[in-house]
Amino acid sequence: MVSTITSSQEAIDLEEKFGAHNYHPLPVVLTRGEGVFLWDVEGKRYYDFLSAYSAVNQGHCHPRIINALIEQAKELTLTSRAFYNDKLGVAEKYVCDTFGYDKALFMNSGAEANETAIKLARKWGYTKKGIEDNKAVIVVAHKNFHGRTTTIISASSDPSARKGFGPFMPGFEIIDYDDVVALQKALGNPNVCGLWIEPIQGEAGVYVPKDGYLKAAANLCKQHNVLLMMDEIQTGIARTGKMLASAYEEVRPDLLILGKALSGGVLPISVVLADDDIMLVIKPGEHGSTFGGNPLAAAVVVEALQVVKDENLADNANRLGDIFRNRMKELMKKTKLITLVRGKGLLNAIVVNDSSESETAWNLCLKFAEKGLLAKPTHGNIIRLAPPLVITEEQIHECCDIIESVILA
Ligand code: IF1
Repeated sequence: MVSTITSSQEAIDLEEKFGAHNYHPLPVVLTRGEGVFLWDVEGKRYYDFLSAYSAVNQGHCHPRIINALIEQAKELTLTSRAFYNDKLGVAEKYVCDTFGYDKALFMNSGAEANETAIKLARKWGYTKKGIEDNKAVIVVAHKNFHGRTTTIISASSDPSARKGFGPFMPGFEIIDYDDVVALQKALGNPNVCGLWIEPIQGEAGVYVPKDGYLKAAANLCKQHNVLLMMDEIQTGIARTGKMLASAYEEVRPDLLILGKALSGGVLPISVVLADDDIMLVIKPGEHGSTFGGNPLAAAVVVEALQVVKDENLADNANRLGDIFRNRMKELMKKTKLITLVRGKGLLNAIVVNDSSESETAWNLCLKFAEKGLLAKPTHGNIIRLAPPLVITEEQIHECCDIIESVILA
C-alpha cells in the first residue's frame, strides 16, 4: 500500500531505512516550490539558496516551463532516436542559435554530457589531430567536479569521489587550476586532445580564477591544437551574470557542455555544442542515449531558455550578485566568523573561519534553515549561496538580513 507522508520525521525515517546512504541531507523535508521559495511538509516557507545546485535558475515550477512540459507530455514524450520527432530539430536549432554553434548533441545528466565531450575530444584527437590510437590525453584541473561516472572520477583529485571505486580510466593529466605555466607545459604534449575545465570551480567552493586565465587557456589551446572543453553545467544559463561564464573573457569553447538549468529543473537535460568539424567525427551508431533528445525534453529546453532571455535573468544575477557580495563584505567587517566571500553573479560562497573538520558551517546552515533560508556547506567550511535568479532586490536584502542575524548571533 502506498501511504502519504504526514511529518518530516516520517519522510526522513523512510529514506533512512529504504534509501541508499549516499547523501547526508539537511533535516528538511520539502513538498512544494514556487519561484525562490520552498515549503516543507509542516508548511514552513524557506528561501532556496541552493537552487538544486543551480538547476532551478528560472525558479521552482516556473509556470511557462511547467506549461510546456504538460502540453508536450499530452502529445508525445519519447520515441527513442530510432525515429525522428518533430520537436528535437527545433530545440537543436534553438540552442545552436542561442550559443552560436553549428551542432548540438542532447543527453540527460551533466555527467553524460561530459562523457560525450570526452568521446568527441578523443575521436577528434585520433581522426583530426593525428594522435596515435589509444594515446589521447585530456588535461584536467585539480579540484575539478564533472560528475560521478567511473570515467569522470578517474579525472578527479577528490579522494571521497574516488576511494574504493578504482580501477580508473587512463588518459587524464591533472594540473593545478588557475596556473598558466602548468597549462603551457601540459599542452606541449602532442598527445593532448582536450583541456577540460570549469570557468569557475563550483564544487571546489566557487573558486573564481584570476582575470585572464580563461583567455590564456583558450589561446594556449589554439596554439597547441587542443580542444577547449568547457563544463558550464553549473556556471551556465545566466547563473554568473552572463548567459555563459566563458563570456566574461570572450572565450568561445570548442566544446560547450551544459546541463542543470537547461530544463529549469523539471527534467534532466544536458547538451554538448560544437562546430561541424568536431561534432561530425561521431558517426551513426557510435554514441547515443534512449532518452537523450526526447520530445518532452526538447519542448522544455526551448521554453526554459526563452524564460531566461525574456526575464533578463543574466542581468538580474549580475546586479543582485554585486549587492549580495557587498552586503557580505559589510558583514565581514562586523565578524571574524566569515573570512571570505567570492563568486560571480548569483553563484557565491562564504568561507567560514574554521577547520573543515568542524561543524560550524553545518550548524550555521541549520540556523539559516530555522530562520527560513536553505543553503548547504561544501568541504566542511564553505557555504555555497546561490538563489534562483528570479529573486528580487528586496528579497536578496531580506536574505542578507537572515544570514547576518545568524552569523552575528
Ligand atoms: C551531486 C557539487 C554542485 C557540476 C559540473 C558536471 C556535473 C555537476 C560543473 C554533473 C554536478 C552537482 C551534482 C550534485 C552536487 C553538485 C555540485 F557540489 F558536487 F559540486 F552543483 F556544486 N559538471 N554538480 O557541478 O552533473 O550528472 O549531476 O547532472 O550530488 O553529485 P549531473
